[in-house]
Amino acid sequence: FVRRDPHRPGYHFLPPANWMNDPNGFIQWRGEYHLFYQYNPAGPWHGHIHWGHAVSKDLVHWQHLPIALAPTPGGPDEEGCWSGCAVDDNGTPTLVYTGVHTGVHPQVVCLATGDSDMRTWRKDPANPVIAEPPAHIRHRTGGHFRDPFVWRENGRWEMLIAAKIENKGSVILHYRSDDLRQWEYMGTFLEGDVRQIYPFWTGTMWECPNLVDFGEQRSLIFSVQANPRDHLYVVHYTGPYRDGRLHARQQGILVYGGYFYAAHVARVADGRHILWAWLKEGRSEAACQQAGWAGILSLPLELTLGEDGEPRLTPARELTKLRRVHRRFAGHLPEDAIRWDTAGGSLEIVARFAPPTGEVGVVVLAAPDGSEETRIVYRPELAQLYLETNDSSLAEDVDKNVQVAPLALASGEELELRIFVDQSVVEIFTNRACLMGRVYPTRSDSVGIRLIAGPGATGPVTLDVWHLVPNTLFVV
Ligand code: DQQ
Repeated sequence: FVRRDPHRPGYHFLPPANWMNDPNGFIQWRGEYHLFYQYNPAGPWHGHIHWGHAVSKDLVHWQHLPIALAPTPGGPDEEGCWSGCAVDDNGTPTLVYTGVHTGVHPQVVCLATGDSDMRTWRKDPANPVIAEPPAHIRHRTGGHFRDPFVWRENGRWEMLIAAKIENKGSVILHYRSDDLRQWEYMGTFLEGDVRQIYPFWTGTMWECPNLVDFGEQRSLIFSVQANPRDHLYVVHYTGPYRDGRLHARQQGILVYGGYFYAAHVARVADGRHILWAWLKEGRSEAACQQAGWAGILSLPLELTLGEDGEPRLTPARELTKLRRVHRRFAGHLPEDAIRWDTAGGSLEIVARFAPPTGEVGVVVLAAPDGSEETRIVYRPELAQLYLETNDSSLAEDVDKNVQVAPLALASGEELELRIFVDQSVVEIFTNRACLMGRVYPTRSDSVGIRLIAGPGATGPVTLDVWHLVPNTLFVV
């Protein structure tokens, strides 16, 4: 007898049970995609972290594989195998990760190499390959030195790694190597804090740096930990890259909403940059404990550089494979904004609005009497998109809030909202901005959708709704 878990996503990636956080080491290997992730097999909390592992032929259907990395008692990763990446070292799959232990410098860089089908992994005898932060900050990091990101450039290996500088903010450091084992410190890649963009951020620690190569331009993408409201952000610094330096001309938030974190980017054979992130829970530890799982991955997203120089995220095109029953509704606002219709909990919705002249939007996961509903609303006069979860659940111990993303439409520009709903997940992609959140409806009939039209909102609207199917296979 299996009790249906109403909040467990159907088509987002998550392990069969227990805790997951950051995606790690995403790599295409022998024609298949391998995904690793921060995983605690002991339960739904962040404990002794292992690397979970899954494989896919198409980015959307996943098969779970045995754990790839586990802490080695007495080793430099005895307390955890934290985030990192995967590279192809001349035919040898190699994981570069953060070892955590209880020494003076508790976070170090470690390697593990895999067999040719990536089913067994061996920790490198040279571990840790970087045993402490560089001399000038060695005693000022408070132990925070982690998340190596490695890439190949001009026949050598390059690494970015994040560190904290106590009382100052954070820093991303640059190393270089010929063999992944001996690393030379090259200097600071980016230093400072993010107060210069958003004054309310403390910028206490930057995590998970990635450098994305768009040709002339590159984007440095990293995650900013711990602002006062405990909301998490992934940011980008974008600009020309010359002689190992990024000359950032643009910077900003990649995804709004505060739940999307630890983004991890890797390039696949067809040239696309695929980005994943952890979507954290918005419910109590007790609720996670009861459910037996916590944390999921975002959908696989394609990262491109827009003509305006801003990085853009769109759902990977393979996701259309999950589409099943389709319904289309074409109507006119405001008169068609009143219908409530059952839809379901695992959906893709594409809503297209005539250039908005008043508030418009879509309500999802709605109960027939409106006692639970999640509103996605565009307010043209404010040039902002809202994800309002304050009425999303009758439960007490879940997050309910109003999240905002800036979205300025050009005059005469239609609004497109592409919305993925997956039981407790809402991911919204628009003409430009992305906004994501977590919601926990309690009623089994909170599966409705309807349109929103505020005063002054008129014009044609179309709504395409697909039911999406579950996509993870379990290997026992
Ligand atoms: N999660 C990992 C760290 C990383 C953080 C630990 C980001 O390596 O900095 O699970 O969520």
